[in-house]
Amino acid sequence: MGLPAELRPVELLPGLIHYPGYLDGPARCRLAADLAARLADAPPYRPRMPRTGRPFSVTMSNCGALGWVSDRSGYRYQAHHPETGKPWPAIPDLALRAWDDLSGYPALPEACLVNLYDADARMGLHQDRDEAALDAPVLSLSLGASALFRYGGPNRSNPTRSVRLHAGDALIMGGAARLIHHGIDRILPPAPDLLDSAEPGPGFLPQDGRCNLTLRRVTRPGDAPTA
Ligand code: MD6
Ligand code: FE
Repeated sequence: MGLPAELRPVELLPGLIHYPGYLDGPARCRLAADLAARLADAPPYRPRMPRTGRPFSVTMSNCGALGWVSDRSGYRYQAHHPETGKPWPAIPDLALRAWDDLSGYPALPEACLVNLYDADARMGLHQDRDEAALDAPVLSLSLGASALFRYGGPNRSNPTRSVRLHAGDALIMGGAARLIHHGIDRILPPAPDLLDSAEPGPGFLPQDGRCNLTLRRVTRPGDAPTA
């Protein structure tokens, strides 16, 4: 896919790299079409918080050999959709190419978590630490509405900053930033000057909704598969 010269990565923190506009319009459309087909097979469902059973405000699905799930018994990776029992569909090609381009990791991702936000959804500050391969970065790709992404440090009490993530942006969280706390404060309404020209949102998204993919290596390359 190669990086067009005008794409400048922004190092938000050591190891936290933002690539604004990484996917151009046609790539976003292709990824959205790919995702729509996969989500028809692996429908988004509403996960619940461990212990309390409180529902998430986002809905989720996964692609890849392993999917991240959350329910009353905890967080984990598993090879099957929790409601249909079917294996997760394959990771979209464009997402694999982005991993190849940006991760610097010598093995393929195993999981691609799909987070779907309606205009009121959010995601609390969390760490991504359910993976054995903590040497691999997590790569995020965004589609649809923009969002305010908050990021801090390895301790929940560390100071935080925020950055806007727009459709087509990529974000790498690796190295010294692999275990920072981060979350989505809110989904941003469409910019008034873009209302007329806004590209039609991906068909699987609610009006003014957002989709985020996070690609992860779960098992350490060379370890026996867990699934
Ligand atoms: C989101 N992203 O953008 C939520 N995790 O909807 C994440 O939780 C995330 O963007 C790990 C690495 C990058 C991310
Ligand atoms: Fe995360």
